[in-house]
Amino acid sequence: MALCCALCLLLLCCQALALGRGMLYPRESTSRELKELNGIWSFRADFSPQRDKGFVHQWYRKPLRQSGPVIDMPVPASFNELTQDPSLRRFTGWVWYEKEVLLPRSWLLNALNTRVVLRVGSAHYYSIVWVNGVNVTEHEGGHLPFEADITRIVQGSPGGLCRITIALNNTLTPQTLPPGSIQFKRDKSKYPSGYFVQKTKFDFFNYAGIHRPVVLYTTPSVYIDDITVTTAWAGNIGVVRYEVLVMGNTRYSLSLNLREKEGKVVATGEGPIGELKVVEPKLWWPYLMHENPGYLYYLEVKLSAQVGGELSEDVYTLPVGIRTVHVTSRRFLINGEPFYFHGVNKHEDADIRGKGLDWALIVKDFNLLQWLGANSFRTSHYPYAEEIMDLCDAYGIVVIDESPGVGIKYPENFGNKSLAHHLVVMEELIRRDKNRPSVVMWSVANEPASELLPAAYYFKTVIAHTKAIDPTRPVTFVSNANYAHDHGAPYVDVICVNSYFSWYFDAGHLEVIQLQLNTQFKNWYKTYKKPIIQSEYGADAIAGLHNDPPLMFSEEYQKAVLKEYHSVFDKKRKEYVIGELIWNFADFMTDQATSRVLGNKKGIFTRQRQPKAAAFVLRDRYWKLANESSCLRPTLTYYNL
Ligand code: GCB
Repeated sequence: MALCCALCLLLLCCQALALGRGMLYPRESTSRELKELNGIWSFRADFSPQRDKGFVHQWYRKPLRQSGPVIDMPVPASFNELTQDPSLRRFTGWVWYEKEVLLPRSWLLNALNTRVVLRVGSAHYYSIVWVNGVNVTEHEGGHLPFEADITRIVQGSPGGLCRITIALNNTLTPQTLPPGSIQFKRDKSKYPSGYFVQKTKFDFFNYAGIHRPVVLYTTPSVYIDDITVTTAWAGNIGVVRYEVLVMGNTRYSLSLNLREKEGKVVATGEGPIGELKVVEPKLWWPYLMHENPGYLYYLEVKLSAQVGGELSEDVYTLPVGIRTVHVTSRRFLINGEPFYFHGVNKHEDADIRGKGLDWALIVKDFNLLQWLGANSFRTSHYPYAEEIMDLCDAYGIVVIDESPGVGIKYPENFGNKSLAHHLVVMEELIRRDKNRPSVVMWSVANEPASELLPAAYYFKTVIAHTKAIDPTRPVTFVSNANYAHDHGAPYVDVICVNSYFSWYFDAGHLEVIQLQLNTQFKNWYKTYKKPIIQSEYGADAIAGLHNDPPLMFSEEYQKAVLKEYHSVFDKKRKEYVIGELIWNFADFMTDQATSRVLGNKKGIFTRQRQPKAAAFVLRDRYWKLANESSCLRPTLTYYNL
């Protein structure tokens, strides 16, 4: 009884602000079919001076090739580095994508009971979508999915033809996320007429295009629109609390089966809200913290309804991990055990494809993370693909899930319009990732100008909203402000701080790192009494460049910086430092600048994923840390990886 009450209390605290609609990852089932639209699309960039020719001439009304010259463009991929045209690499404005597909007859015949949905995994940044010339949706912001019900349009079209046109604008303004600005260069003696450049305050190349898969999928007309799960456990009982949102009819019945990996049903439920109890649950554990990390159950939700006098069923299966997350003044607890983040910051970045999803790269990166002994990463500086997040859930890689709030540096980025958009982006991110056991904390921004006064109201509001939608996870943002003037830090649960001692400050002076890092930690802790993650540290190293004694940009210098930082981490992790995330996992492309050599070289792997000397330093360290802190026995060894 006491146990039951404790669990009820736990779960009651988790009442979240409802989001009203879902964004379930499209999965096939006995009631749902899926058609991937990846591959070659037609593409045209609008180079007209106002970038408005496509709208004036209504390029969406006819096949794009009839509007003028089109080129082949792969989806998913960034468009920037696929041609030899430098003006396309740096293009800012509207580009047009188009794909023609024929739909199977089965999707069109049963018009009463088949819903056809078009879903875009992500497109940078503002998208307008037409199907057969009819506007079906618009979406602001990259990195997150959006979809449109296109049933009526395709079911009325002759022969099941479905012509999808997507106009994309990659312009960043003070009110977008990330923010940016367009600078018009009006000095005729220096620039041609109409010359402008896109300015941003973030350190990665502003790749654009359709970056993630585009799919068409079907559901019955009465369908499962969303599922929310929260989990808890006490003693030998695990609890999965669920809420299912059904659309299309108010009269339906729902039955649920929670299955183990091998398919055995371990709990059943009925109705849209409820709790499933699992005896002797297999908890979801992080990689290297347990011999069976990333354990997932499968929640099979079955909906039945009457449609046109006939029984209609919809089935959706959601992976579920049972785990808890708590933060104390000195610790981060997963399933009640102290968790120390030893991981990386990444980017979605590769040559040729830019930010386009690439399965080979994803698998290589996860193999490298495991080789390294990394148990976590931060999705710096935007939400990563759902396909990547799926593997984090399955492998037990712990994620700090960051919004695209990067480069919020000017007072005009803190206005009401920016704030309202930031709230919507947090809603979209949580709607997408709320059920993921790997996601243990939300990060609402990276290195904003949190020393500015408007940052106080801004971050108070964004963080409160994030917590209202998801009361189960801690919230942070990543700061590089002075601890004494940071107006956002009072609202976070965990302090995340970036510093580049002996790099951007006291360049070349390795000898000051320990003192400065100690001071940094002491100041933050004494002010906030909250646990601290070193969310970035590192140094550029050009692979193959050597100098001993270490000099900047050599592999030796990168190694030396890491070792200086590590010696302080080793003292402070006994107190309140709860993690260290290297900047960066791999070299990545940036804008051109005098301080960047074909991009940022702070990777411990090159852009082609070859290790620099620093990777071996981290590998030794991470496996040692794993051995010390895990509840795993016998001793972990990395030699078999
Ligand atoms: C930072 C930023 C990151 C940069 C990094 C650097 O503080 O958060 O986006 O790439 O420093 O290398 O300058």
